[in-house]
Amino acid sequence: MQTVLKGPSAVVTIGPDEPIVVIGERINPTGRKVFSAELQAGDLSRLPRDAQAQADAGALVLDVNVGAASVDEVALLPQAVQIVQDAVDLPVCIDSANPAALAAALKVCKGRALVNSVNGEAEKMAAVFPLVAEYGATVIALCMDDSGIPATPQGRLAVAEKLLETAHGYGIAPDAILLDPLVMNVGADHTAGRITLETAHQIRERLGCNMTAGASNASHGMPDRDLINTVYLALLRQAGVNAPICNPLKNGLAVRAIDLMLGLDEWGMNYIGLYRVLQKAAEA
Ligand code: THG
Repeated sequence: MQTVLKGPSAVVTIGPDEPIVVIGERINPTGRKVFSAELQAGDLSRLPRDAQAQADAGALVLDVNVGAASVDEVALLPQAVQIVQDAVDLPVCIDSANPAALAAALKVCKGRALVNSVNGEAEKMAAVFPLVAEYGATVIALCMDDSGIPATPQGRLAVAEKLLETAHGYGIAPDAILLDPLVMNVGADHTAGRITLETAHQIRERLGCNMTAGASNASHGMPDRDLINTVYLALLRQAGVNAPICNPLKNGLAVRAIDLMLGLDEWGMNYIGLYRVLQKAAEA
């Protein structure tokens, strides 16, 4: 199954035999005080830099989240999407809990976007799926619903099935959906990493869908987060997660190494190419 995203002119294909597609996570105020304050002041001036830096480090899709406290996302999210797409020719992953903000951003976005996200709550599906259908977009579907995040892979798989079935009713095909098996903090529960991997494995085996996952969620509060995130990206890829949300500035080269060792990078051209770009950037 292949999921095709589009930027102003770029085309990005997510599929089981394709190189990993990194969704760059850096345009997000979570845990970033200065950026949060800028968003609260309506200041989007760092976005072109943040977008370009992630693209240079190998991101093929950029997550755009402006959801700091008290921000009017309906006004700010479309502005942010336009600024990002003026800076780099990449598809965007429009990240908001507010369906009205998603709609406003879809309206201005160029190409075929990824909407982040829907989940198995009836109300959420009724608000988000019609937008995805109307704009011919794609959507991340989280394996959780009104009862929260199921503790077991079987529970998460059941939510995934409900999501696919409901999407079908809106004319949305499985190839327009990236399932998210939900990465939780391993510092809070040492089995969390494994449950997510088992969920991803079952989704791949039974549903065949492409998947995303927020790899960096795993490591909050742990020392050497980048190491944990990098290792987890490799394990997630083996379980079928082929479009992770992560920090390309930290994990971009590791992702190319994973592709290389899986035989998805002929002559290591992508790995070597990115290595050279990063080396030049470090010298400059
Ligand atoms: N699934 C989906 N979308 C998601 C997530 C997911 N979007 C948000 C999040 N999870 C993925 N994005 C991030 C972004 C930042 C961090 C983690 C995940 C992060 N930030 C540092 C912190 O909070 O400590 C701060 C970074 C900095 O200081 O520069 O860890 O799972 N569909």
